[in-house]
Amino acid sequence: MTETIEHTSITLTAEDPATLRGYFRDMMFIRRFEERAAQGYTQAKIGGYCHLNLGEEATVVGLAAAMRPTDYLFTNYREHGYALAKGIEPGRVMAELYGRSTGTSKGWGGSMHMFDTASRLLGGYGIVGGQLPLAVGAALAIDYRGGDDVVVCQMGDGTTNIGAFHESLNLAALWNLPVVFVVINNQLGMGTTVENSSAEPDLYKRAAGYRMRGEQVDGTEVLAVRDIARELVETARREGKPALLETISYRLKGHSVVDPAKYRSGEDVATARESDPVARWRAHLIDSGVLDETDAAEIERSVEEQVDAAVAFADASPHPDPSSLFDYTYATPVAGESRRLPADPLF
Ligand SMILES: Cc1ncc(C[n+]2csc(CCOP(=O)(O)OP(=O)(O)O)c2C)c(N)n1
Ligand SMILES: [Mg+2]
Repeated sequence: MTETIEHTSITLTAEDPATLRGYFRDMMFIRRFEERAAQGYTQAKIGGYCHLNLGEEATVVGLAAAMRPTDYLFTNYREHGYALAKGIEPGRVMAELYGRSTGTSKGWGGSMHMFDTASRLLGGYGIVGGQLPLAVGAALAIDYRGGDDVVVCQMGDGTTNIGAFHESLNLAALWNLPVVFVVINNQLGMGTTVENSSAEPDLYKRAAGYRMRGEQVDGTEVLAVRDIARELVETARREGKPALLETISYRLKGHSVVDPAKYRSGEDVATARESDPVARWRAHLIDSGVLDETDAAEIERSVEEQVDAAVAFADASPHPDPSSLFDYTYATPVAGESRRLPADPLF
């Protein structure tokens, strides 16, 4: 396990206090939303796979703050927080988890496959590394059309050992594409540590193999993430130069909601808890006088109310009609299509 990064002394004086409190609110929102997702799973309201951003809130909020709303985002399957940070209505995100037709993917995608063209979240991918070639394709399209949008492509530490990672970084560098690859190093790929899976565990150094800029940042510090990500995103926009950013944080719970994570030592769990980005940011703002206990409690109360509303919206929403089962699977009608009765013509 990577050693805990010391709490960097961040100067808040140059920052707008409302923005700093806004980051706290957004991080707390993801925390409470994910806790409710875990609860919904145990109540069998949510099925299938379900991976949470617990412990990665500062990274999610910092990255979103570094992007323009019109920049594109691709993620792995651990994407609920990103969907929220991209500005998607929380009720629609929870409804997708609940498999309801009001969800971001009309209830057919679920936890791992959120998609929203309006906010430019282009998925949500369950295949490890599947998002990388697609993100490079999107960056190629931007470049080809002479646009000034940037693609941010999130992935986990384990993903850096997938072939598509290397192919994607190579082409992005060779063709000078506006894409920032972000490796969320949460120390684990399911139950395997970075040291046990990566010959070079300093993952940002892999950028050197593609003559790309590689940076590493404390992923539990929202401002540190925002500032380096902004620099890389703006360089990609201005110069078409891709980059690789590694953020270091700690997965607070199991790989997915059904994983009790018994393979972790008590020491690892303690390190993860000490690095809790939401609790630390709250304490930091209070120590700096940006937030007082009354403000913090009011933010927490309002967040809980909004998360309650998202759950209520999801719960009250209809399930998709079974006749729409194949609507989003194939481009053309296929044999076995759910609405075809025996002896009906195929096409
Ligand atoms: C191609 C492929 N191989 C294996 C899996 C099974 N799998 C799902 S998540 C995962 C670990 C990925 O770890 P990491 O990239 O660190 O992401 P994290 O879950 O920590 O966010 C694996 C091996 C998969 N989904 N796709
Ligand atoms: Mg990981």
